Amino acid sequence: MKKIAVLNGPNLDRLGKREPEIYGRATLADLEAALRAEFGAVAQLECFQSNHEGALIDKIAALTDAKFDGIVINGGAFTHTSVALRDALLGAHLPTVEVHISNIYKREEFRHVSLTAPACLAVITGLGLEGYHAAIRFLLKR
Ligand code: CA2
Repeated sequence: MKKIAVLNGPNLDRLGKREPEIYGRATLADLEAALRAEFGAVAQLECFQSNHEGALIDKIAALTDAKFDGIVINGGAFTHTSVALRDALLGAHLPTVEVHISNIYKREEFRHVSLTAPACLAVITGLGLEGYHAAIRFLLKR
């Protein structure tokens, strides 16, 4: 079974609890349950969320050591700010898909730049939570 990590960054633990017009009504627990329902039989999913940059970086390093096969990451606002997160992803040498629930190009200009995207195989933005499903499907097929 392939091992895929689903990483969520700052404030994504608030999914479904605020700003439903942007992020929808499903909670992070709902998302993780839906991913396990679709992929649980064919992949080992490890879901991890943190509001702390260093915790995400430590997790990414641990995934390489644990021989994971791929990463799906929504780095939240760290996407636009964190050279350290980008370096961690580059150093992991694992196929990675960046996901954004909203279409970052339809929002404020500061969200149009992703520092982490160059460390990823692909970016999915604006598909809502479906983006996570599409990213895992892609990683399992390749
Ligand atoms: O669209 C996305 O998935 C984002 O990565 C979400 C980040 C934002 O900073 C990025 O620019 C785009 C923000 C996550 C905040 O999540 C919340 C969820 C529910 C309620 C409030 C915030």
